[in-house]
Amino acid sequence: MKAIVTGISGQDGYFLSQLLLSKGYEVHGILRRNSSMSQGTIDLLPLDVRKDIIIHYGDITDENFLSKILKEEKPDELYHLAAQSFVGYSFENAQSTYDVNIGGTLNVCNAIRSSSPDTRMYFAATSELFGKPIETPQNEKTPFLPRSPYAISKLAGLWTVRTYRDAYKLFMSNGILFNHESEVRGPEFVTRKISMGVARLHQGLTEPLILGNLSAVKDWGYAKDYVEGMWKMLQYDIPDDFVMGTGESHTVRDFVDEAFSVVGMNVKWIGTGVNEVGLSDEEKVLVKVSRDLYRPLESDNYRADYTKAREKLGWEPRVKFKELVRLMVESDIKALNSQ
Ligand code: NAP
Ligand code: F7E
Repeated sequence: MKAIVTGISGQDGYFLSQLLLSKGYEVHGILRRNSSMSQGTIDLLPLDVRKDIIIHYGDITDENFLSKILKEEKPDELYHLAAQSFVGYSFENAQSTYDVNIGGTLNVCNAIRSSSPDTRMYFAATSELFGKPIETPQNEKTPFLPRSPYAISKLAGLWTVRTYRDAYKLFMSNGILFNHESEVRGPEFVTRKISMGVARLHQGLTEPLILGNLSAVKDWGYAKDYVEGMWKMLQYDIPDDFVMGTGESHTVRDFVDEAFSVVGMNVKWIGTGVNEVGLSDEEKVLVKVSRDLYRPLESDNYRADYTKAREKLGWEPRVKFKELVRLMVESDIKALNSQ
């Protein structure tokens, strides 16, 4: 079996490429060239794994490049993960978010349609489509009410996939995945920002952690479990859309509390909103809030109902909240200790 992964240098690409290689796939990755020639999370893979990934340099906004690759490789599966994935940034740069996430997805769909129609495609949609959801928990029937340029771009991607699937009888599936995190999560996402900050404070550094909306409620799982779900979607008899999450809700504040508890520290919260601070037992400021880190619109109150994925795909998240926080904090402490 042969698979192409766009966005292979991101968090999910790291876990998906290892999963596919372990199943005996020939794995091809699409990577944007940059002047430092760094390869994102690919650089973090063990050498014996990295050497088996075939890299094609290119950009998903380039349809000719994608058509050429699809024509030459004719993969059995394509996992379309590449995106401008940071919601906060999408408010500042909606145009480039749309160019990559809408234009890029359209290019992938067109390349499959014209050059390799037997390829099965996974599209990385998102729980952000639900905006401020009108029901809890959320499943495949919950209305989409996007509240950020990122979410709007992913809604366009999801509907492009649905339309191509129906109009041209292509095998294209949407994964409506809730937040999934890991030890290789980008450092600007809140979970990794917290795990790295707690590791630094544990090492004796004194800078407090500065965060935005502590009350945002998300459903956080472990990325390694979710890439298994992506693969299962493409092994299923028919193309379809699936919600995947843990079914648990937590606030950003809960994540902070849990992260500090991993290193045996307690956080006492005082104040509200932008005046809230988190103090240690010795009254040292561990956490502060900055208005600048709030988003113009928040999307939260998330909790996944993943019944369909469980019943039809046999998918189940293995790692839940506490274990996720622990593994991230411990990994960042280990990384600091080895510096
Ligand atoms: P990520 O770490 O931000 O990775 C995104 C990848 O896309 C990076 O490898 C990036 O390459 C690449 N990329 C961006 N623009 C590109 C372009 N124009 N051409 C080629 N490659 C480009 O994201 P992730 O967490 O792995 O998520 C994977 C996908 O799932 C994304 O589409 C994301 O929107 C979606 N998603 C994520 C979550 C989550 O919680 N992680 C939940 C739901 C959906 P560079 O390194 O060059 O920037
Ligand atoms: O924010 C709040 C922030 O940036 C989580 C992407 O993978 O998951 C991710 O999007 C929450 C938000 O992820 C800070 O307001 C507070 O409510 O880690 P995040 P996200 O926006 O949920 C979805 C499912 C995707 O599809 C996306 O691609 O945390 N928050 N303080 C903060 N967020 C950040 N980044 N930094 C803070 O200091």
